[in-house]
Amino acid sequence: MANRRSFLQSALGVGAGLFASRAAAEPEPRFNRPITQVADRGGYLGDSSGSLSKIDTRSGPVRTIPVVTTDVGDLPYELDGDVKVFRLTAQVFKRQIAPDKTIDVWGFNGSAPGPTIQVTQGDRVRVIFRNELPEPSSIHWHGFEDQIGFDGMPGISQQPILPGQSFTYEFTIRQEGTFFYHSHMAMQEMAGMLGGFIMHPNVPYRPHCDKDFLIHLQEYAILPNSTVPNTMMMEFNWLLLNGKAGPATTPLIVRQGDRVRVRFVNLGMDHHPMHIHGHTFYVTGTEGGRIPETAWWPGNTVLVGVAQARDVEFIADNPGDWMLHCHLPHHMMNQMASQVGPMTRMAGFPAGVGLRGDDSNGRLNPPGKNDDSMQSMKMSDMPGMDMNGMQMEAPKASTYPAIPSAALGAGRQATASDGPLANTQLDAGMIGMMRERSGDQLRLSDLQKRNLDAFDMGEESMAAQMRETSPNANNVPNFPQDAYMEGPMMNMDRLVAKPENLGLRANWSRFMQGMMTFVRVLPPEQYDRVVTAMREANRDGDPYSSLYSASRGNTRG
Ligand SMILES: [Cu+2]
Repeated sequence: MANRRSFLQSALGVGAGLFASRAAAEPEPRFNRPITQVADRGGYLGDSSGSLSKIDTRSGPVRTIPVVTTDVGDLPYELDGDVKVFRLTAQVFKRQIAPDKTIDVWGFNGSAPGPTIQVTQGDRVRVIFRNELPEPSSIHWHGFEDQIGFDGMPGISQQPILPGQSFTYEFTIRQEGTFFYHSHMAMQEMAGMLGGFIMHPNVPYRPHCDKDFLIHLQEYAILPNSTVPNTMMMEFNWLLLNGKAGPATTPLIVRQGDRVRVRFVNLGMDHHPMHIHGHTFYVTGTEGGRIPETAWWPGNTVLVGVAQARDVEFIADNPGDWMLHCHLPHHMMNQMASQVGPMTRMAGFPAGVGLRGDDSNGRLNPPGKNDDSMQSMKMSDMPGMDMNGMQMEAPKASTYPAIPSAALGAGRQATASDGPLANTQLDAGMIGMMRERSGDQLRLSDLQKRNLDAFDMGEESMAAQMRETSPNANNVPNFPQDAYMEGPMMNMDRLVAKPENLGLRANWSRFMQGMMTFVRVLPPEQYDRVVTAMREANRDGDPYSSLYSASRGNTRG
């Protein structure tokens, strides 16, 4: 009869067998790699698959490399004795977050998010903060184990800093990791007043990273026809990485084989599951600093909650232009707003009513009970559709009663001065098509000419884009779901052209929106070509500038 003892004995016997077979397998490692720090201490000694690796590939001393904050850059400092002195000024200004989408933000030194401050453990730091906002402010240093007088809580730990006033914060940096600063006035934070504060470790981290990036996750609610983020609203329609929405986000450029660290910082209202393609990472740090190596956890998606930082590391051994993005569907879209999609197709109609058989409550009207039967109508008969006096027949819909509005594209009506997309000026699709039909008779504004030139609106491109929307698209519930996602989407390759985008597949920009960017894992030759172009562009305040000196072997110790 099986009793507890015999059960334990057999269990041990099975266990011993397992260990025996594992021991037999272990002496033959697949790769001759240096052992990990964990293995040094008796931890897991197996091979990790692909990019999932704790392997330390450097046997000698390693150096700390600067963090690159794409599209944002760093805050410079001066030395006063051994004190690093930073000057941070809160300001109101405009920032372009996507092609033809410029909004009013509150930020620091002309940047929202504010420029990244980078210091090293042990540093003495002074930040001279000046308030050029129209209201009181102060800066909170998130996660700092600082003195209460420098915690930056207005009315609690210090007097609110009034417009035109300055305040000096002093720290001795004891911690290491990914920290941040932000206004402690909640609505100021939502208008863009946040920035990164990197505390490099006194003793460099191991394994050594070849690239180190910081990405702020941000969101704005901007109503159609407005340029001012509604800081009270929960319906965010612009989702940003480092203050840019795809395709305006600047890719992370890495050389194949690099060990890469990405530090995500979230100072918004939503939590963001950040996902990488083609690689597996370890989560190696939080807003509290470095995680002990034994507690790192693997993944390809990391949830970055509000007020949190998450550092991830991976070996970029898989060449390609890999997506790095928030995986919330709404956070992979631009310019979302109720009924904006339909409005781009029919001007002059109140949103929803009579449109494509939709009674504005989402119910489909039976054919004939709405304004769908327009095959014989001319555009000029419709309010708001004058098109500079041109007449244009609606394309024939034959068996489909709905307006075949795919042919209209994201039209002028939506981007007219009083249209729902007024401040986007994305009317190239319509004017391009109109010009083709009118034989160049259109009077175009400078902006329209520029748009027409910037977008790829050749006949071939237009035809290809129109084929992507089915003839009955307007009878399909939920179509179009937002103004940018409806076909044809705009090819903005040329509007967002920059060295970091060299060699991307043509038309890539049509498929990248919101919190999306690339990790471009480039084979050495292509890497050198792209980085050379970046360096030769010689851009003012280029966030990548530390990369160029690093490639000449001048990384700081
Ligand atoms: Cu998100």
